[in-house]
Amino acid sequence: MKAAVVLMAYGSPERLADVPAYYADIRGGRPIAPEQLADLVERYRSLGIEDSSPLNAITEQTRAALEAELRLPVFTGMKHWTPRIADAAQSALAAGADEIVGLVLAPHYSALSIAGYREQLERAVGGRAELHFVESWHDEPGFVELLADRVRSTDAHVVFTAHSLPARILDSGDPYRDQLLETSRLVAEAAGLTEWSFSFQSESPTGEPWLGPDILDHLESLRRQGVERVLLCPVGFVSDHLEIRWDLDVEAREKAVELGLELERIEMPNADPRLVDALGLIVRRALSVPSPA
Ligand code: FEC
Repeated sequence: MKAAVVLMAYGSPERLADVPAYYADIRGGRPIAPEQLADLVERYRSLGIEDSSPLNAITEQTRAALEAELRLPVFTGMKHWTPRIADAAQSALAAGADEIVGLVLAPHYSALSIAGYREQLERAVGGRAELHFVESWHDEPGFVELLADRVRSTDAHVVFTAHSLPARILDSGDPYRDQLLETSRLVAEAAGLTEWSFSFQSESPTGEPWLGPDILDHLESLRRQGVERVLLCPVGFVSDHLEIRWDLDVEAREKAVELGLELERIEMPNADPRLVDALGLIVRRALSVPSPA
């Protein structure tokens, strides 16, 4: 059989002019208040995305490194921007693949996140190849070890973070929060941490309750408990992008200054060769191909 990988990520606009269409895609046709769009354009402007769009560039580096590692064709598919997941599937089929591994650059499963990637990929493949979709890889040892190395020597209180989702996911037994807490626990154990906690970030103003605590409230409560130094360790994302560079590096940092807290964050895994090795193992396992000794 001939295998290929469709490597998926959230996607990011390349230019400010793309932001309205990108936001509309995220909202899936639901209305967007003009002030929310203006606020999002401003966040992208202050990140300088017209000079470099970190998420798209890092995803391409990861794709190229994974292709070299696996010696299999790897195609990028973005959930909310181009190249679309359907384009990536089409390219894999055009390259003759009859077996496709679908792997998302987000380690934790939720019906409100990973299931959407899966639906897009399944629809595009349309039964023309055997599909092996990786639902989650939150406890992958190489990923856990990489993060553990980033926090091991700190004497700060480590706060693991991930994107929040509407709290209603818990009513249907969604594993998202449990998987995030499991990654955090595994990393903390591997690094021998005693002072750590978990909080959500990047809640959207959709008018319904989201999972908490939110990072800004959490920093306040840590300060009240006497914590003086915090190291942020995002576990629900692997790359630098808006949610890291704005929500943590700007908003959380401003809050820390206001509270008199020292705040640092780990360097994101991005296209670190150790992350690429871990992704390679996941793909080989999905294809039932033994890993090289
Ligand atoms: O750098 C970039 O340009 C893109 C950064 C980015 C990543 C990301 C990851 C996740 N999201 C998840 C859930 C939601 C839900 C909504 C939502 C809304 C936005 C908006 C922007 C955005 N997200 Fe995102 N997300 C990124 C960017 N996200 C921009 C719209 C403006 C705003 O709310 O700030 C709410 C949708 C709605 O309004 O109905 C829900 C989850 C992840 C992590 C998993 C993944 O990467 O797929 C979950 C990166």
